Amino acid sequence: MTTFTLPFQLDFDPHALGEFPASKTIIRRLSDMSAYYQDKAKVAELLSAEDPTIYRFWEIEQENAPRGLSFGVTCIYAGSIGSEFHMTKGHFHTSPGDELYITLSGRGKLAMFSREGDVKTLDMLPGSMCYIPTAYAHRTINTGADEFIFLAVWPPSIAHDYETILKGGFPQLVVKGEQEAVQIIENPGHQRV
Ligand code: M6P
Ligand code: ZN
Repeated sequence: MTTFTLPFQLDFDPHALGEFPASKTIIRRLSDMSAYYQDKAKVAELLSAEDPTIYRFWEIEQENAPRGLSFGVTCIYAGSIGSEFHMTKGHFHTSPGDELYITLSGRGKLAMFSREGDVKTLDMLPGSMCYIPTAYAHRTINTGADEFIFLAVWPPSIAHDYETILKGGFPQLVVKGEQEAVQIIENPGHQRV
């Protein structure tokens, strides 16, 4: 477990995240995410040959919960599964707690939706910061040709709900269109859960 004495400064290279002093490192491969992609034939084809890493994240959980802030860095590797770009699973927070994303490198999108039916898709580019209110499910998508890397900050009290997304998906899909254009389309399989 990484411990920090407060206050502290942390300098890190987003392109050398193996050295990031995380207390937890999580790798999500295609086999962990087969239910999340639309093109099941493509998933099966890819998995018969290899099990590509889609993304990885390094977390530092605040040990004095509910006080303080937890944070982490996520790297989504470039690529797509069929027409869908590499993306995170996405989740809701089950207890009050907003989240902040700050892009460090690459380019991507932040897909969000609320149970009340509000749907938002924001751009994430180096220098942009996105604020995610508690009520919005959130997923990040790498729409570029390079690694997409961002910093996330959240209160340590939150719990994650992955089930809702696993069952009903997001209302929007971020896909590769003609001539590599990034398109946001409606997800025909989305269900309100
Ligand atoms: C960011 C934060 C984390 C999250 C991670 C991966 O780093 O939001 O809390 O866990 O992205 O996203 P997911 O949990 O949806 O796989
Ligand atoms: Zn979150």
